[in-house]
Amino acid sequence: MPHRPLGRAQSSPATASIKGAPMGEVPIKHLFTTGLVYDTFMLKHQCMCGNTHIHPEHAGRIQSVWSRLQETGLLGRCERIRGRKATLDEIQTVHSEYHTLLYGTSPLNRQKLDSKKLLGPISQKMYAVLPCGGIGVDSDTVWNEMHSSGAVRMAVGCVIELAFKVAAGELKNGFAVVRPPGHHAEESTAMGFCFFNSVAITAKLLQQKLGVSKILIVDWDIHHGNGTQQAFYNDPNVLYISMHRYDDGNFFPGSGAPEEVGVGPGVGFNTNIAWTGGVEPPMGDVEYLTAFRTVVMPIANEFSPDVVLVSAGFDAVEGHQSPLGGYNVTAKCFSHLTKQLMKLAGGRVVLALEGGHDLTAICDASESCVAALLGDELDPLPQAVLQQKPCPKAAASLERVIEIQSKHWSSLQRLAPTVGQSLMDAQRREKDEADTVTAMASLTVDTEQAAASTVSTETSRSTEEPMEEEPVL
Ligand code: Q9C
Ligand code: ZN
Repeated sequence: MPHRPLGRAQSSPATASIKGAPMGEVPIKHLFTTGLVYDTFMLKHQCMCGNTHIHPEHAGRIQSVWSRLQETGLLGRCERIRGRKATLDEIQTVHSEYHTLLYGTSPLNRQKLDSKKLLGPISQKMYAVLPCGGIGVDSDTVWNEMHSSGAVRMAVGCVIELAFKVAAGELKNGFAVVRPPGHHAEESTAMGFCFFNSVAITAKLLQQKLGVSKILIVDWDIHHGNGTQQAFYNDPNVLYISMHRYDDGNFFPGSGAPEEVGVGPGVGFNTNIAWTGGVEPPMGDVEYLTAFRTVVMPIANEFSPDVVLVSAGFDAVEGHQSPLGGYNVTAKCFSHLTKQLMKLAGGRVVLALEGGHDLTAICDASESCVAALLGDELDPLPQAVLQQKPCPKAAASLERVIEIQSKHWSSLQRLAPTVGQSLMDAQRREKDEADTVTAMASLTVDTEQAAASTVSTETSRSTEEPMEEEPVL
C-alpha cells in the first residue's frame, strides 16, 4: 500500500490547550477569531397585540443585524458559537428569586417549580393591560406569557457563552446579537424593554466561575444603564463607565448623575459621563471621541481590566428621535470606539447589543463594530471631525466628570484643560509632550554618561571607592 500522509482536513484539526478552558482543547483558528452569537429563540418575545409597529424593540432588530452580518461576509469570517438559555441560578447572581421566577418561567415549566418552591403569588402574576391590547410592565416592556421567558433567558445565555469563551482565550473577542436588551433591569425591576441584565449577569459569573479579577463595563447606549450601575455599585472589581444623555435627570431613566461614583469599597469605580443640555446641538462623533480621549480611555488604562464588556446600544446613532435618541453619532464612530477598547485587556472585548431601533443605524453600527473586532482597517475619521472642537455643553459635562473623578483617577488631572480642544490639536499636543519626554530622557542619559566617564577617569586610581551620586543638570 502506498503511504499517503493525511492532510490537515482528514486528520484532527489543529488544537491548543488553554488554561481554564472548559473543553481543554480548542481549534487554533478560534484563538484569532471574532465570535458571534445569535439564536432565533429570541424572536419569540413579541407583544400579544401582534402589532410590531407600535413596539420599537421588536424581533426584526436582531434579524436585520444578523442578515447584515451574513450579507456582508462578516459572519463567514467569524466563528458562530451556540447560545443557550441561562439557568435560573445564573440569573439570580443579579436578580431576586421572585423576579427570576416571574420572568424566567412560563406557565408550562412553572408547574414543576410551583409544588417544589411554593410560589403562590407567581401563578397570579400582575401585569398591566396595555392600550394596544397586550400585557406588560409598561408599553415599552411588553410580555408574552408563553414565549417571553425562553427568549429573555436565551439573550442572557448567549452573552454568557460568548464572554466565557473570550475570557478563557478560546476566541479573540466577540459580538452578541441579542434581544431584549438588559441594562435597565434592576434586581427586582423590569423596565425600558429590559427584564434580565445580561451584561451584569455575565460579569458576576466571570467573577464567580472563572475568577476574573477586574472587569470593565463600558455602556454607550444613549440611556443610562441604571441596572448595571446598581449591580456593581459597591464593587471595586467591576468598573462601570456609562456615556448617556442625562439632561439633568430629565432623560430616561433619570439616573446617571456624574456625582454617582459608587459606594463603600466601590467608590470611584462608577463613572457617569452625563451629557446635559438637550439636543441643541445634538452630541455627535466629536463629543463621543473626546469623551473617550479625556475620560474613558485614561480611566480604563489606569484600571487595567482583564476583560471588557460593552453594553453596545446604538440609539445614539443618527436616525433616532427623542425620547429614544436625539443624537447624531455616526455608525462608523462606534468602530473607532471599539478599536480603542481593543487596546485594553489583551483585546478581550465582548460587545452585547442593547438599545437602538432604527434598523439602518443598528445594522450599520453592528457591521462597523464587527469589522473593527476582526481587525479590519477602518475608514479614517473625516477631517471635519478631527478639526472640530466639542460643543461647549459637552466640554462642560466632561469638565464636571473630570473634576469629580480625578479624586479617584490620577491620569485625569492633566486632561482637564484639554477637553475643549479638537482631536487634531490634542493629538499634536500629545505628540509634542511625548517628544519632549524623549528629548529629556536622552539628555539625562547623555549627562549621566558624561558624568560617568568623567568620574571614571578621575577615580581610576581608586576604583574601590564608591562613586558619588552626582545630581543631573
Ligand atoms: N414614557 C433601551 O434603549 N422609554 N431602552 C420611556 C417614558 C424608555 C430604552 C418613555 C426607553 C428605554 C435599552
Ligand atoms: Zn437605550
